[in-house]
Order: sequence, then structure tokens, then C-alpha cells
Amino acid sequence: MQTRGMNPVTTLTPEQIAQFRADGFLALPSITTPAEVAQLRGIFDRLFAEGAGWKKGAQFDLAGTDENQRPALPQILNPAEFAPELRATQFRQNALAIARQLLGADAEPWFEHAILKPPRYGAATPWHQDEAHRDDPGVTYEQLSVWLPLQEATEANGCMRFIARSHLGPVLPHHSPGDDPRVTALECVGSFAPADAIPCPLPAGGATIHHCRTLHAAGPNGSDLPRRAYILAFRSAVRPDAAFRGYPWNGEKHTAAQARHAAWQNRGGPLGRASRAALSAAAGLLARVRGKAARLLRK
Ligand SMILES: O=C(O)CCC(=O)C(=O)O
Repeated sequence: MQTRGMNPVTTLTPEQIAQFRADGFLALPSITTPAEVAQLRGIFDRLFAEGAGWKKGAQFDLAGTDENQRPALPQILNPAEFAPELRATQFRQNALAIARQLLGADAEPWFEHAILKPPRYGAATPWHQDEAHRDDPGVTYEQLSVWLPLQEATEANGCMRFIARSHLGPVLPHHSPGDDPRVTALECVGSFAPADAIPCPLPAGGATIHHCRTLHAAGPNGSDLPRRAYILAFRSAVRPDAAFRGYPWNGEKHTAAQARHAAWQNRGGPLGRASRAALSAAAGLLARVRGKAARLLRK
């Protein structure tokens, strides 16, 4: 790992880059400071306690049907929407620099998520490949995730585990756990050897990086403390791929979170939708004008 400058940016050494390409994952002892990890822990605890994003389907139980009063694997999609301070972290800056080393200079942030495994009953994350979640037919891109634990991650509380070199193979068949399409998680049902898994315990503020085809899972949380993880996903430039039609297991899903999301999109009826579309177009225009002005000022 190399760190430079006044506002240090952590990047990978050539050896680490070669290791990621060979194995499909990499573990780093540190990607941000202890002070930032403590700040992120506070933000995450607040967001999960408040149920941030629940109404719009952005918070849900990844391992259940959302009927349980005690979700076993709560997840928030794009948590920065509910805590804008997450947009200005050292973690984000370092993760983007690393993603550009691995995916190319045009790599961009793609999405992010926050996962909580509650103490003692936090569920296992099933074996899966992230690419199996892809639901955007007609295009292709390379993708990776940077996984940051906000406390120590151990085998007892559900650290990440990977199957080395699985990223070199195809996307294997997946299904909804228990064949229940109301559950958001996916589970790999293809042929692989979970016994070959490499667990990656980490200190708080360390990170694992995995390719979107790397098979991975995380055990349940059997400890007395919550296990929180903040994950940033990045993708390379998007290219057309007429051959990709989507995966059948995603078409079968009908989750409570999808229903909440649809209701949220429809709130206020046609008038509500039209005024939100107008606001969003105006915000897009403003952002483009600001970007252009900033570029002109830099010249
Ligand atoms: O944090 C976890 O339990 C799983 C995370 C995961 O599957 C991922 O980042 O792709």
C-alpha cells in the first residue's frame, strides 16, 4: 500500500494489483483513519435506528421478507442519500483511487450499501457473485466492491470469505434463499467448494476488495456486538452487450422492498410524479452548469 501527499490517498502497490487480478480479491490492513471509522459507526447506528430509507424500499432485510420485527440482515442502499456527510470521506477518496487502478481511469462510483449484522442473531450472507444481481440487459462493464468493517471483523462476527480465482469463471446459477422470491438476497447454487473459502478477518478500518464475479459469503454474527460494513461499488465504462438479457432469478423476485419502492415512486399520483421529474431535471441542469463553470475556472 502506498500513501502520499498532504491529504493522503492510499493506493495499491504493483504486487497488490497483481494479487487482485490473480485471486479476485485482496485484503488491506487500513483504508481510512480510526477517527473516520468512529464517525461512520455513529452515522450507521443512527440510520439503522431511524429506519432510514424504509418507506422508499431502500432499507430492508436482505435475508428475510421484511415481516420480521427483528430483521436478521438489515441493509440500506445508497446510505449517502440519508446522510450526505458520507459523500466526503477519506474512505471514499481512497476507494475511488484504488478502483481506478484496478478498473481503469474511467471507473466511476456505481452504488453503495450499508449492512448490519445484529449481535447474536445477525444472519449469514449467502454465497453469491455480485454480478448475479445485475439487472440491466443490453450492457456490460467490470465491477468491484470495497468492503469496510466499522469494527473488527472476525470469523465469529461474520468477516468476508472468498473463493480464490472464482472471478475467472462464469456467473454460476443463483436462486432466492429457500426458493422464496420475497427474499432480496441471492444464493449461488452452482458447483463450487465452500470448504476452499479463505476467511479475511480485518481490523476496523481495514478493507477487502472483490471482483463482481468472485464468489463470497460472510458468516452469522455470533458475537455480543453489532457487525457493520460499509461497501462502495465501482464500475468501468459501460459498453453495449446485446447478448446480455438479464438473469432469470432476478425476474422472479417480488419483494416487499420493491413494492415499497414502487409506491414511493408513485406518491402524489401523476401530479406528484410530474413535479418530481421537473425538479430532478432542474437539479441535473444545475449540476451540469456548475460542472462546466468549475471546469472553466480551472482553465
Ligand atoms: O457484509 C456482508 O455480509 C456481505 C457483503 C457482500 O456480499 C458484498 O459486499 O458484496
